[in-house]
Amino acid sequence: MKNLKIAIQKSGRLNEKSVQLLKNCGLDFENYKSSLITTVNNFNLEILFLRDDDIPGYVAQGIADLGIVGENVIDESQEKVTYLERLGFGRCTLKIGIPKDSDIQQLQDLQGKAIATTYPNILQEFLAEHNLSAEIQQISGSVEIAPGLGLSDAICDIVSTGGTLKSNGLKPFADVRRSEAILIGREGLTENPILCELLQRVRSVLRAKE
Ligand code: PRT
Ligand code: ZN
Repeated sequence: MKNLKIAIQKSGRLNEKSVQLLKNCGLDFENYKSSLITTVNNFNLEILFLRDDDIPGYVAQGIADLGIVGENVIDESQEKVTYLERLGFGRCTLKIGIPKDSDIQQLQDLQGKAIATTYPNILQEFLAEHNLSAEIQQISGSVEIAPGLGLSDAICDIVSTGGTLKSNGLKPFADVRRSEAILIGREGLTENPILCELLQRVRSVLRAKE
């Protein structure tokens, strides 16, 4: 039977837990840091190591059959993929943050303000849901320094402990969406016997952790 391909993050916050989950499923593979693809020795699966941002697109296009990626990245990509299982790690919240001394007090105060983010699509959706329009400043990283530099009045970024907001003179203002790592699949894959076996193992690993 043809191997399935699963895409996981090459390095970063989800890499280690994604690798650990697959190992806990009894899969035997070398976690070579330098190679971008590895074959599982005892299961019909290949593992692709990618930037997390590329994972939803690879799965939507069927280049990978499965992927492990944050919900925030899936939503922002607007790619069409199937949610197979919520994995319970990589938990965080996409939040709007404002300067500690900001005069923004309620959501309506965001009207017409400049908000810096690497998540323009999710932010746009959130603003529309609240009938707000704001100027979305799309930047590619270090979002938390934008207000201090005078680039924006607020930010929209991932927060977990809140330490980064605080150390940049910001405070959390509103929750936009929660996120955790998700096992996704390409559409039309659900009847595949290799997937069924893998899903069964993933679920029993998750159950054992409860
Ligand atoms: O290189 P690649 O593109 O693959 O990785 P990346 O740098 O884009 O992502 P990475 O590894 O930082 O995060 C991968 C995923 O982990 C994210 O998409 C989220 O789903 C999840 N996650 C969980 C987080 C955090 N917690 C997190 N704290 N992603 C990012 N952060 C950053 C956040 O952007 C902010 O700068 O951490 C900072 C805030 O953390 P606190 O603890 O100070 O609040
Ligand atoms: Zn990324």
